[in-house]
This record gives sequence, C-alpha cells and structure tokens, in this order.
Amino acid sequence: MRLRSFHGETLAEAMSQVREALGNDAIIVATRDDDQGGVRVTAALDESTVKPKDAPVPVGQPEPPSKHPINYEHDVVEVIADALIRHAVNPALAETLLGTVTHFADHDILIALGAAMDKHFEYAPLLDGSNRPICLVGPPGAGKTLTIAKIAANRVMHKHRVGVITTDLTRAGAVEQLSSLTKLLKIDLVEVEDAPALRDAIDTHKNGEIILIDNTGRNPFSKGDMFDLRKMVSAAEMEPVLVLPAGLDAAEGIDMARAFMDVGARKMIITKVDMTRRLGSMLTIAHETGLQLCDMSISPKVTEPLQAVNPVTFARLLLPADVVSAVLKSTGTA
Ligand SMILES: Nc1nc2c(ncn2[C@@H]2O[C@H](COP(=O)(O)OP(=O)(O)OP(=O)(O)O)[C@@H](O)[C@H]2O)c(=O)[nH]1
Ligand SMILES: [Mg+2]
Repeated sequence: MRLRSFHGETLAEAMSQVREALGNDAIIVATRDDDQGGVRVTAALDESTVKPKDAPVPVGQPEPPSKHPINYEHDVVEVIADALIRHAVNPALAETLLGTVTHFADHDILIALGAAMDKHFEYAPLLDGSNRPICLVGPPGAGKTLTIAKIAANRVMHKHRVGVITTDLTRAGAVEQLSSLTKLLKIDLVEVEDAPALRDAIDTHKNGEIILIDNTGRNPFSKGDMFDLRKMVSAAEMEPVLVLPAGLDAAEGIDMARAFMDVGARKMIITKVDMTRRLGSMLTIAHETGLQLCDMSISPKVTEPLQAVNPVTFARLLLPADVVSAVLKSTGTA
C-alpha cells in the first residue's frame, strides 16, 4: 500500500493533486490544517487490483507469515487502511472509517478500528429479552436452516427452552434437514402450511420459550415471494431477521436487504464468513441499509455456535490475525 501526503492552499487544491497523482480511487486517510499554512491531505492508493494471494485469509485459517514486519503500534492508520483495501472496502466507506480512525490513532489498533466500527454501524443482540419469536428470512441457500439449528443446539446445551417451527414444506428435503437435528435435540419440530397455522403454532408455545421460525428461501425481487413472506411474518407478533451470506455483490446485497426490510427485517445475521476472503461488500450493505448486526456464522458445523457481532469482534475480523494477536499480547488480553 502507498500512503502519500499532499499540500495545497485549500482543501480543493490538495484534493485535486491527490486525484492527479493517485487517480479517482485514492482513499483519503486524513485531512488536516498544515502547520505551515494551507491544508495537508494524506491519501492511500486503492489497490483494488490486489492479487488474490494478498487478500485476507478466510476466518479460522492460519495466516501465512508476514513478509514485512508490521509496526502495528506506530502505523495504526496505515495498517487499518491496508486491511480495508485488502477487504475491498469501497473507497468512500474506507474514507469514512479512516476519518474516525485518525481520531484514535494514538490508541491501539483494535480500539481505533473498533471506534470506527462502532460509529458507522448499528448493532443489536439477536435475543433481546423480549421473547418475540424470531423468524429467519432471506434468499435461498443463505444459511437460515443451519442458523436455526445452531441457535437451537446452543440453547439446548445451555438448558434453555426453545421451540422450532418451519414453514418450509415445499422444498424437497427441507423438513428432513431440520428434523434430523431437532430429533437429536429432543425438540418437536412443528410444520406449518400457512399463516393462520403459524399463528396457532406460536400460540401453543409456552411462556419463556424462545421460538425460532425457519422459512422458505425467498426471491427478494419476486412480488409473489415477498407477498407470501409478508403474510407469514404478519401472522403474529414476531421479529423477522435477515440472513445474508458474506461475499455477495454489494449492490445486489443492498437491493436484497431493502426488499427484506420492506417486510420488517431490522436485524441481520451474516453467514458463511469462513468462506469469504473479503468483507468489504458486507460492510457496504450494513452501512448503506443501517441494518443492525447481531450474529455471524463462521462454520458449517451445527455444533459451532453463532458469534456475536460487536464493534470489536468486527474490527478483529478485518485485521490480519498476526496483528490482532500481537495487540492482544501487548495489552495482556491474549
Ligand atoms: N461454510 C459454511 N457453510 C454454511 C454456513 N451457513 C450455511 N452454510 C451451508 O450453506 C448451505 C445452505 O445452508 P441452509 O441452512 O440450508 O440455507 P437456507 O437458507 O436454509 O436454504 P433454503 O432453505 O434453501 O433457502 C448448507 O450446505 C450449509 O451447510 C456457514 O456459516 N459456513
Ligand atoms: Mg432452509
């Protein structure tokens, strides 16, 4: 990554030098009044042509040894700018995040990036104590059923009550996929065909029991699919939660997310994080839609619970593993 600073009498003049030298994809890392007068702009070249081998490794896989020693204590802004570029974060969002990071550049790198993730994204716990049934919605194959299975398995393991309902009766093998797990967990899987049956199924559940509702995958751009989904989520008081896989195209993901927000989704679970090398598009989707991030799935194994998403876990995900472990060691939290 290349960082260079530019001086101009005015911000516009410095910016035009940046664009001339580094092109339109340059990321503005910082702008400040210069001691000698005028304005100084520090910019990074957006190396969107980063070769695949330079992309971050997927979560859970070992990082190859770094060729260049990182001075993570002194180069906070530079290391974060580099991580954002490797994750293919779009230049406008990278500028916004780095704008916040520069205010925290004398803190450790996790605090600096965590502060930016806190300021520019929304978060909410999946289970907020309201006991509203949770209904997972999203496109086909997003990971809804596996996510339900993970939540249910985790609740049973911690001796909490959980009820599981599925409305996905049409897709071949869908009920069997979920029932093979609910049988193991000794939970009754309730199958419902329509919205009135869903309301009745919810009514028969006992007080204090979290109800998880699995849904058929819906095409967000099909009026019929979204009409049917709206009927289901309006059947009773419930919280529709969007499930989206990481690694989607950002523009497609924003359109999809907005379609599911139209039927009431306010929270999002990100899945398949372990299969994704660049989280930039997911950041853009979350930032543009304002969806509240709750959990993420980083494994295809039912026994691996979802991980809560908060500014610090999000920051850790974006930074190279060796940087994170060095920071944790130095702060005594490793
Ligand atoms: N590696 C990995 N695989 C996942 C993850 N989440 C889901 N999968 C896999 O993705 C595939 C689809 O997952 P499902 O849970 O069936 O997706 P769905 O949204 O219920 O799909 P439909 O019911 O067809 O709409 C399965 O093979 C899952 O094992 C994840 O976090 N990591
Ligand atoms: Mg499913």
